[in-house]
Amino acid sequence: MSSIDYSEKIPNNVNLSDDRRLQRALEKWQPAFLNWWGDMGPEASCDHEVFLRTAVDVSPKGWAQFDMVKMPEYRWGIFLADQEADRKINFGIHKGEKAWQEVPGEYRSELRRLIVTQGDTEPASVEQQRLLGMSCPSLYDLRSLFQVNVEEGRHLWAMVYLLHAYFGRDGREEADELLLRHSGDEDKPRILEAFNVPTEDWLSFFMFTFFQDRDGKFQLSSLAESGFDPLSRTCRFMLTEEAHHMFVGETGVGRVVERSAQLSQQHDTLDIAPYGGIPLPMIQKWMNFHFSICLDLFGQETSTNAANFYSMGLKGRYLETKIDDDHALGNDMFHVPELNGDNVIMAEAPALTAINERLRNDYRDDCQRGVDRWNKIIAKAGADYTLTLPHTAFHRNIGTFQGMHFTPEGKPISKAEFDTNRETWMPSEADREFVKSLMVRVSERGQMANWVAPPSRGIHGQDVDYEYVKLH
Ligand code: BYC
Repeated sequence: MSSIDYSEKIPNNVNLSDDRRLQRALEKWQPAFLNWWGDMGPEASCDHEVFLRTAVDVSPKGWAQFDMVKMPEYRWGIFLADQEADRKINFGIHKGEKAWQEVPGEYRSELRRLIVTQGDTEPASVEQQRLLGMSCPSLYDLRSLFQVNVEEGRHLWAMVYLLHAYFGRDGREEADELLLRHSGDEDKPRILEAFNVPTEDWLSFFMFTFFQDRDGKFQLSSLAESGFDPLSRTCRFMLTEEAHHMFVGETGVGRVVERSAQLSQQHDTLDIAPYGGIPLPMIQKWMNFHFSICLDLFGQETSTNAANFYSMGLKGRYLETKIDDDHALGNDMFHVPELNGDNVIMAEAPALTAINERLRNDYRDDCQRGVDRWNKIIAKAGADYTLTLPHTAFHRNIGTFQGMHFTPEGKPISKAEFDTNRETWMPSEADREFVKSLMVRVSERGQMANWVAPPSRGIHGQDVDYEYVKLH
């Protein structure tokens, strides 16, 4: 277990002080990062003191430290999971060879592209969420937002370290670009589409941390399998942070669902808008939107890029080493969906090209488990409603179903029919305005907005009404 050296300007557990050139390059990037945080990070938050956890070592339990911290003083740094002795490449054409400690020259550009795509999402999410603090439902939630934000900032550091340490000059240029693209910017947008959509209300934030951060979990898990050991070690540590973000999402949506179900039960109607709650059918619309844009994040159903990343040993499958096959996929087949007449059917494709689809399936199953838990909350409150994940063909912009139109149940329909129903299936402007109208900042200690139930417990042994953020 390695601990982190906090005495350095850039906290790290990679002996940064032994490599003066790298240290100087990263110290040059640091002020640009802090400027970016000031400009694009959480609005008007620099003076708040926030009850934040900081990693003190990189073991899964290394989360000992909780303190009141001003966010610009958060100790962003470079933390890799401990090196495994004799780690091997576990899949693809190099299976069985020693894991790479340096970038394999022939795969340099593919590897850089994967790291840049991953890195681009991290600051993007901070940008997307930058105004949310102004409408928080409680100090507890405000703290969760800020914790997520500072950790996304650290995930950016993680990818920037890889670019600086292993890719020389073009890596440094890519690291600079990560601060120059911005979410939703017309000229220089973020790379993946779902990261250009603003997160304007807290229901969207909770959906984001449930659905979009879960894409992070599955992508990082696949990259954690990488034969390029520094990437694997970086992602393994990031995953421990990512788990908390999904906790924020699952409990966040769960608490909204709980409150909405209570109000529905109490007033014997699903139309709880007049009582200041978010109707369950409206929550379903938010889910339809977020789930469908996140499915796009997995790429095309069949992809030669994904096949190449796999064969090269750069990006594996979810829990690669637990899968019982030859980890080369030379002859295996996998089911991918396609439209056949009026039905979505499952066709066979070479498993090697269907890597994205397999990960999307793993992701969908994981989402479903969360939705099942939300439905239990609804049932327990005695309300009559069931939340359902839409069909994977619904509202897709990448892959087989791009340009086609489907109902949430997966029935193909015309564009006209889709347009007519769009606002019954996904948030309309009026829905968004209504939800935003509920988002009035609640920042008194122990108070909670009316549209969300309080959490069942506080953070790190503190009460729910602890002053998690001291506003200044
Ligand atoms: N948007 O061969 P295909 C996270 C492009 S989230 C726009 O299927 P591939 C986080 C694609 O680039 C995790 N373009 O693509 C969460 C390709 O372009 P070219 C982020 C897209 O490469 C919350 C073409 O379409 N990490 O950490 O197999 C908060 C053909 O597609 C999209 C990663 O994504 C799209 N959605 O798959 C904070 C991991 N999809 O070659 C953080 C790294 C595809 O024609 N990225 N295209 O120019 C990857 O592994 C892959 O790039 C993707 C795409 C899975 C995203």
